Amino acid sequence: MRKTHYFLFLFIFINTLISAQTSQEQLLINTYNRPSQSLNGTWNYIVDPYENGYYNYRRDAFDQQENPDVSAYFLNSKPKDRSDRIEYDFDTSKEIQVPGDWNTQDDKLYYYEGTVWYKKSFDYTKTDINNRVFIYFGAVNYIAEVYLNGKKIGMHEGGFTPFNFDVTNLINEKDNFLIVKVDNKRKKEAVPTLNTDWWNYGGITRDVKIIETPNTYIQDYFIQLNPDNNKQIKGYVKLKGEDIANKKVQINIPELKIKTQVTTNIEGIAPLEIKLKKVTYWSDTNPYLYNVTIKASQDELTDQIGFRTIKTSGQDILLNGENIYLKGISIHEENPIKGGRANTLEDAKLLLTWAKELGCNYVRLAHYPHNEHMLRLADQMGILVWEENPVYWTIQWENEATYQNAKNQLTEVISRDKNRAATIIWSMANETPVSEARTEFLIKLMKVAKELDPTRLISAALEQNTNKNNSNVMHIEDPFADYVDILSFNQYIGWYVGLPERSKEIIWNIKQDKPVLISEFGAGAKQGLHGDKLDRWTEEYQEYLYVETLNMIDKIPQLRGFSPWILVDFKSPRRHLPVIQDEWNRKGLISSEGKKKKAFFVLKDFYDKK
Ligand code: GCB
Repeated sequence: MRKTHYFLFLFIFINTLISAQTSQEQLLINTYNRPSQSLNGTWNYIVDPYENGYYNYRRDAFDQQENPDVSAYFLNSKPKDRSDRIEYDFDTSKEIQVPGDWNTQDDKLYYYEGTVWYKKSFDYTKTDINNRVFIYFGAVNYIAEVYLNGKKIGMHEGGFTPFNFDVTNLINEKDNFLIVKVDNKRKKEAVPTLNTDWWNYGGITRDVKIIETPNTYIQDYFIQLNPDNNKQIKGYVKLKGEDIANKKVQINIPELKIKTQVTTNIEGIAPLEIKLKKVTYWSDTNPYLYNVTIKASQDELTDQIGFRTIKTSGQDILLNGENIYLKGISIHEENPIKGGRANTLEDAKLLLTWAKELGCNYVRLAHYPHNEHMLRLADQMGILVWEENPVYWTIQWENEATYQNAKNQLTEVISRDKNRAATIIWSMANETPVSEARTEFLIKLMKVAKELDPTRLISAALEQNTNKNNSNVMHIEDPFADYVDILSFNQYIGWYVGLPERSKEIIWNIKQDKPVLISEFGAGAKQGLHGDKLDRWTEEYQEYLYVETLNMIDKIPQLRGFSPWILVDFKSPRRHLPVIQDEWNRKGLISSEGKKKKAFFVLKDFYDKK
């Protein structure tokens, strides 16, 4: 397909994808910079393991009925008189903070997986009577059924991506009540599936806000450098609303003295090509961001956008045409110090500042899309990012609904972050067992990602194989390796396979002519536990493993970076060893109390010398 058609195809494709999969509206882009009224703060909640507020006693869902019974929790019913029987009451129920997971806010919910109802009451005054009003959720884990003033406004599946609903016709000036049924039960057919190595934090885990836009508004845009011409911005702006055809759209980048006007087609889409003369390219050493303003109809939106190219050439990764080595670390979205899911700018600062201290120019955000603060901050700090879809381990490869779900989550994260310079890699999956159905599933996802975003690189954390005749010779034998731009794999020699000295014997025989990233290696260590380098769980063992692994992988000719497992200890229900683990995966270079372990300095030293 010719590149010009490519971008036109791309937005049509995005729209069809998002509206086909879920009942929410198409995702509003850059809500980060839109004026909003926050619905964060204190909400009331009801724990409902039997889903009593959702089904009647014949197990019919109330929200499928025309006149639901007063027992439906989303009605927020109140007794009409002293004889009336209503068996719930949000206003006298307990309080919880949003954003936040429920596991770390209520001891009784530490292990809970099921339904919790949330309620927030609020007033809202529109700034203009003709405007539209949206309710936007940064993320809810895992299924959200959303009701405003007793009416269902939609649902969303997937714990780590944003969604929004147009509530223009439902919102009132006074006494609105927003009710969300959140269900984090793990399911075989879900994405991720039953089995992971991280805590299944439930709840409204990211910001909730009300966004007001003019009646015709900027729903989406893609404003990035043309990967084939670094003197040109290429992309599109897309309007939605009542009057979208033949509209003038202005794109201003004052610092570059750019003022361009384009016109929308009948679908509200204005393709974009802007010539650049002199531009400071965004990079890890100079994370330069431009203010870009988009104006259309009554709407105006500003974003901070960096311009850079990212490509591969043979075995090299090229940032702005120059070789780059990715000095990375893997990160889970957790702040162990405050406990639970990370979700604020302060949390992002803590994690990314630690990564910088370690000498990183790159992070792998595992194993699902992280909150937008992380990406915005990475843009500002000059940290390159690998973003990942939660296709982890044993997904139901043959289940079409599972595929649609994975595709939808991937689409949402690409929609949100496609203008972030920091994001350079979309990862399709982590450690998925090779089979025909799985490879087909991943190839389809890869095509979706490439179609949505032709400017970034595709990868997936694969696994290595041992040579049949010589167990010391390792290679990558995975049909999906043919489809990735960067060949990445996790390897645990010295931890799950042998002891650290085993690394000395290993020979990597990687045949693929592609840049290689090692997406994980690591060892568990309890901070403060000391001993011999062969005493498992000591800082010395972890330190030893890092020394040996770094020696080993540095000899891989195609190696262009790596992201050890992991920056900080994180909660995992798979880790039961008392005193040592206590439900923490201890592979962090920093402990759950924020203390650096010895291996931190081994890696820092390696990165400082690179
Ligand atoms: C892996 C997984 C990661 C686990 C890690 C471990 O290979 O990708 O999610 O947490 O190993 O610690 O075992």
